[in-house]
Amino acid sequence: MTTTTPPPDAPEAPTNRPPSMHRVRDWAKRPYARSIMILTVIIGFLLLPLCWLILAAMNQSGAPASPIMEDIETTVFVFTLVSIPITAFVFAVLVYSLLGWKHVSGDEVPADESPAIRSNTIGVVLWTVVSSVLAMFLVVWGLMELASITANSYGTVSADEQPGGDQALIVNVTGQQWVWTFEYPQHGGLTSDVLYLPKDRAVYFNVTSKDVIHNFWAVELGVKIDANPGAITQTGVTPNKLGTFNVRCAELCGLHHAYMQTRIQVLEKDAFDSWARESGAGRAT
Ligand SMILES: [Cu+2]
Repeated sequence: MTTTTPPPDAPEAPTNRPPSMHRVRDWAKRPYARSIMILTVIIGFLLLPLCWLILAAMNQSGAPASPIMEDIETTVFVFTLVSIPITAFVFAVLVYSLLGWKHVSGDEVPADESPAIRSNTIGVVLWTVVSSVLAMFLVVWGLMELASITANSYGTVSADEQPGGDQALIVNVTGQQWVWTFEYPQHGGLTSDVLYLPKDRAVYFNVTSKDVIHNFWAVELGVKIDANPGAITQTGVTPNKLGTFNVRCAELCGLHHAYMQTRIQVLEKDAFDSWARESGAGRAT
């Protein structure tokens, strides 16, 4: 076996390159890399209040008023939080690219500060693992919250097997251009254009439409389901907060779609019962 000595001006053989960790360290010492890292931290901290601002915007009209809406808000909060480091890094690169580079004229050669880390094993493994872990966390979190929301909306449980001490309240919801009507079959078919609900009792909605496709959206309760003509869609919720909330249509359904809205009134159980009794009596006379 013969060995040949490379000529002195030959390119460096791969085995003679400095170890990966050294090159990552060299790269991290470059002025631009350091500036981008500092900018990432600063922008990350500036973005942090976004998590609370989004919740404040969602809570303007009194949300969360049900366990479903609590799940939705937690998910929005966690997703915003987890995406902040990556958003901050992208903005840091953008800001540095726009403002950080010194002008280099055509015949000047930019300074070569240290070897490129494009093919650096540690660098590649690090960013692949970190971004995969973040993405996997969001997938797992999303699936767990989805399961919790499904359970809390009783989507797979029939009306007579609803959880809770009381039997579930059934409300038949009908959308038509451009009003909502709520019928209470357990209270003699009483109807109302305001959605009255008792607090802390499971409510089961049978949703349909008389004309085009609408979408029944009980905003602060986190309920949103299509209202289809000729079919019944079912969902449920347990309101856990007293107050006045909003029903809107969430499917473009014609000229006055934007005005297809009404109120939800969540009452104490006794107040709900007397409303149902009085309204039912009034209707009968
Ligand atoms: Cu609509």
